[in-house]
Amino acid sequence: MSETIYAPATAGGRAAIAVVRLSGPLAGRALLALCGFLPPARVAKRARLLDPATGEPLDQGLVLWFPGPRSATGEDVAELHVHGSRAILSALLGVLRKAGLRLALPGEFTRRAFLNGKLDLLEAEAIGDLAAAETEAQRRQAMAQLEGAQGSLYRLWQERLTRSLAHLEAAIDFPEEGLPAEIEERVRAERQSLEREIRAHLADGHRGERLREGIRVAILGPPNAGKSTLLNRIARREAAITSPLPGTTRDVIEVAVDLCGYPVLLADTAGLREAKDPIEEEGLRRALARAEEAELRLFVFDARVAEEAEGAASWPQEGTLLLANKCDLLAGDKALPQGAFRISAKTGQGFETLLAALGKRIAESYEGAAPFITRARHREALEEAQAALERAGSAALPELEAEDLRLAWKSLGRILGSADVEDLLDVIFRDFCLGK
Ligand SMILES: Nc1nc2c(ncn2[C@@H]2O[C@H](COP(=O)(O)OP(=O)(O)OP(=O)(O)O)[C@@H](O)[C@H]2O)c(=O)[nH]1
Ligand SMILES: [Mg+2]
Repeated sequence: MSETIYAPATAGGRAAIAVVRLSGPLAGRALLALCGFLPPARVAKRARLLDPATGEPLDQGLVLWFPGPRSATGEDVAELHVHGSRAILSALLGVLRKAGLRLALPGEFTRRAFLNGKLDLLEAEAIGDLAAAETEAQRRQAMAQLEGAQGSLYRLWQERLTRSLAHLEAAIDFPEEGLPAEIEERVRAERQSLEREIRAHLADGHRGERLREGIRVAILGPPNAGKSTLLNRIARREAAITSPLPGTTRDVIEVAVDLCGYPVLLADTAGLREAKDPIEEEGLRRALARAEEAELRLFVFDARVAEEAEGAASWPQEGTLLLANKCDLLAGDKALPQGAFRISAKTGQGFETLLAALGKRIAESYEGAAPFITRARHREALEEAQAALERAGSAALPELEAEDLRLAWKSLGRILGSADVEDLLDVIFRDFCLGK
């Protein structure tokens, strides 16, 4: 047995190992009651877990003890690593309930860590995103946020505002001396450069939010071109009905797929033609709306009918890929519109090239060194900060200018969770999974 083996704690839907985390003032007492001893702080100990009421052994496992405040939540924390069966968990949870503990709400551990100053709000949200990440790009973005990519940027902006504020306050406190011209100039230059930087940060094309929620790619084109067949092949399942009858798809059908590590919401749409009835008309309206809002469009046409490709001209060339489908039916070397991908949704011909090109396109627009804005909440606060800086520029008095700079500072603070966010917490932690 020379190989070193591994397995995740949960495989194939069954948990081999389960970790039960306790946090709060009763954690130590519950741990002591379960294993008969309190392990040394931050050292894993093997333990037999007993039902304290009956003395019956429940399981053997590993236990860990993290007395507060040096713990993940800042409170007393205990961890029980046990076998992951339903019977063990239900017995264990029964004991904990009887000991006066209650089941955590979704996100409650992270919420406590935030309230105890272990994390800022951006880091807390990043943990939620990490736990929910389904693709490599989402994991990468959440990890960058957890490591402070956005946080350090916003904190730096706050520090610069604080410095400008200090200068302004001095002018307000000693009005007879007035603000020396060079300091006045410095405050003005700093405010303008901050405003510029925030504006540039806001102009990220919503890429961070798209990465969290899915990049929208729409399939469109004339009826019967093979759009639904294409969707099914990329999704690797029969998500949409296909048939030789033109006008099969009437509504928008959306599937979430992982494309080269990027989360993509791929939408199949009704074939573009003169509508024959009100239902088809509505389908067409939806198809066009979807294609309009998509970051990328795949315009599919029958390679045997090259004129069909002309419909693609009404969409911006940038961000629209031309797909000549049904190439398996092409006789000879038929000329196709320039740049069109030769594919067959039926046989899979040309798919490797197509998917690689698609992945490259997405990577080009989503790979960037600068951190993106990941949530609408952050965007709103940044817009507020920018508006306050703009107002400060036309303030009539230094007092008013200072007030606007303070408002900008506060808006940035709301993103980090350092300023009045009590009202936001329920919304933020609601989407977390249990146990995080
Ligand atoms: N030979 C061949 N047949 C294809 C190919 N792609 C699709 N088809 C066939 O073309 C017909 C239409 O395919 P669909 O995927 O339903 O076409 P659609 O564009 O979604 O059509 P609408 O929903 O009506 O707009 C079906 O009979 C498919 O099996 C292909 O690459 N080669
Ligand atoms: Mg269809």
